[in-house]
Amino acid sequence: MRTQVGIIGAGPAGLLLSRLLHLQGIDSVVLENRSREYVEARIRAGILEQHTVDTLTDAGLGDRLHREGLEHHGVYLQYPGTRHELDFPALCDRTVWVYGQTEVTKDLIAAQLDGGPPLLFEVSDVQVEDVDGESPRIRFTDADGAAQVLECDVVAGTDGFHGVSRPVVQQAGGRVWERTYPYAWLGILADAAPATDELIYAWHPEGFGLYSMRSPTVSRLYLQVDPSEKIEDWSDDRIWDALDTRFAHEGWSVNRGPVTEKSILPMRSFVSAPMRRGRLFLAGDAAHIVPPTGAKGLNLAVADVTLLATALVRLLQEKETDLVDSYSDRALARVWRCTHFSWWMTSMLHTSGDDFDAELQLSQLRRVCSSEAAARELAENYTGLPIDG
Ligand code: FAS
Ligand code: PHB
Repeated sequence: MRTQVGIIGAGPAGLLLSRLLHLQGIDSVVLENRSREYVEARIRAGILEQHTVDTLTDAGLGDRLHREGLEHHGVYLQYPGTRHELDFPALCDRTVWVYGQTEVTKDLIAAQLDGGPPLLFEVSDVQVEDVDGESPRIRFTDADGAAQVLECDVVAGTDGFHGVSRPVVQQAGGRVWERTYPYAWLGILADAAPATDELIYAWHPEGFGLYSMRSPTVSRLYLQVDPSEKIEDWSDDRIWDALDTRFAHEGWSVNRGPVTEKSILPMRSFVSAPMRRGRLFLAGDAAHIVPPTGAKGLNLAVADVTLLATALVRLLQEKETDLVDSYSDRALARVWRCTHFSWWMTSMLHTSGDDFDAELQLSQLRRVCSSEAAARELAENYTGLPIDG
């Protein structure tokens, strides 16, 4: 097998990269080790920045997003006695969209399978070779158990945090930064109409709570819990009672309904540099992880791929290396901006049990809710800064 760009991983990063290259006449093959059903069912992000919506729309993938997605003009910040709305259009002339990552992935896969480049599910034993030359290759076993070799001009490692690509880059040198947070998120999906028109980020002495949604009839809610908590120790009633406590607000209540999914996810910040080794380029969670408090993960993956697609078109069609040579530095500049913002939101909203920390957090929250300058800084980062610089 031969292609111009071999792409490892069919998450949002890999699928969107293949789509953007295809639209520019560059051929690719996407290799995914899970099944289509598994990939489409993974419940993850919920918030799309404007540039993500624009990128998907320009790539011909915006129809269902604009039909079913919910455009939001702000979020609420809450702490005891206060629920304050940040008005994004007034602060930074941008909005965000609520459209689940599962739906983005389904739209990308449908487009790929409808006349797009090859997308191979359930591959295994993926190995990347000869990335330091101009003819890298990917060895793998296909879904039928046959050994395959994919000869490429370039390999894109979009295989997420547990993928095989980042280790290949790190073997040639580089470094990683990591911070594991002393809390996790217990997340639920519920067939319950959201009791709020926009997301609520709530600080409470008992812990952080996030009121999000997927549609007018499906709520997505999160609770800060200790990382050692086990989901089997959290009955639906215990979860709803904790949510009632954390979102408590005069004359208002959380809407309950059947819980259709619940899980506990750890929180970490992780950055690996560089995002390139020879003809192997990393994008998305393969290179970085942010805590979900800032709603950056998926949007950062899209930003990487927007830069990488442009760089690969220039390399493969114009034989110019300037953009691929600067890709890692340009991508990492935005990665660190989003890593800082995600850390800042996480540190401001998650309780540690320390009273001094609590006073600092409440002071920061009061500042953001009372100062237009402080609110604008949050709004600009949350809705997404310009892709390149
Ligand atoms: P992905 O991890 O999505 O995709 C990588 C793909 O590569 C996967 O399909 C994987 O199966 C495949 N793969 C791995 N190894 C392979 C191999 N050896 N060969 C072939 N394929 C391989 N972000 C938010 O903004 N908000 C959230 O609320 C949020 N919640 C999250 C919850 C969880 C549990 C997790 C894990 C992440 C969450 N994220 C959230 C972040 C998430 O949305 C990521 O940022 C996003 O999926 C990044 O997309 P990709 O880089 O494509 O990586
Ligand atoms: C979600 O809806 O899953 C979501 C929204 C905002 C976040 C994190 C997750 O910051």
